[in-house]
Amino acid sequence: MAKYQDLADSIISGDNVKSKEIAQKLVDEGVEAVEILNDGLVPGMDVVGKKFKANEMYIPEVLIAARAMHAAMDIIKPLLGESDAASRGSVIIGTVQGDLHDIGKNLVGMMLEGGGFTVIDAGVDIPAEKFVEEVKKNKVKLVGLSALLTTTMPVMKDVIEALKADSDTADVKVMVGGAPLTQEYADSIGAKGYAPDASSAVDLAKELLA
Ligand code: B1M
Repeated sequence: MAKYQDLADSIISGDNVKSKEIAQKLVDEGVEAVEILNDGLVPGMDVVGKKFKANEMYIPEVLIAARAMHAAMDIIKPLLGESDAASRGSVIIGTVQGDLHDIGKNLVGMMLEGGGFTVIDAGVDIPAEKFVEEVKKNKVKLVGLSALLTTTMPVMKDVIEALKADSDTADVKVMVGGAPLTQEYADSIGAKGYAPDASSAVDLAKELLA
């Protein structure tokens, strides 16, 4: 429908004033928040993800698109309610202990939000015990770990083992990503999945929480 296409286009072009305006107009017209999310925002970010993957959009444009998405999300978020009913599920994301790189993690978080997930961002330099604590507190079924340094990659294994060692968190799935990682490395540390980029991370999260 044209009204959703306009919203998706405003995300793709990174127009945060327009995305906010259109979202507000749709809310005022009585359109359900979840419909605005699923039919306007998610398809818009979907295009952004695909273009980013195909090198047709670059990091600054993706961040600007994400800002436009956030502007519209701010309008509809209170209407989506506190529960996960309208969400695809909750994911805790964080950069592991010793690592301060967060640009990739933030992109992954924004794309996951655009993909309909509730994202709890634990931040950077997060020790294994903190991930366990966050999982227990938020009762999530999926954790996304990011690492950009070869020296911090092994911390991902510590997180996976700490989650497995606690009966309350043993069933939680872990997905990993970051420039130095490979599928082979992810398999070797017992991660349930590896995504090379933010848009693949959304597909992976959908698969892992299906
Ligand atoms: Co640092 N740094 N850095 N750095 N830095 C790298 C990573 C490095 C490759 C540069 C180099 O030497 N060529 C190198 C690592 C070498 C190695 O380990 N082999 C390096 C180093 C050495 C360091 C320091 C040690 C430097 C020093 O102090 N001597 C230091 C470490 C600090 C620390 O973390 N403890 C350091 C510091 C920094 C800055 C603070 C200056 C800054 C970070 C700012 C910030 O993040 N807020 C920084 C930056 C910017 C970089 C480079 C230039 C860019 C990283 C980036 O943001 N890329 C980087 C060189 C490079 O990669 N070209 C470098 C863009 C981002 C969108 O990509 O993070 O890969 P990326 O995320 C992608 C995917 O990997 C994936 O999706 C994202 C989007 O497609 N992805 C996931 C990421 N996480 C995912 C999680 C998932 C799924 C997918 O699931 C959960």
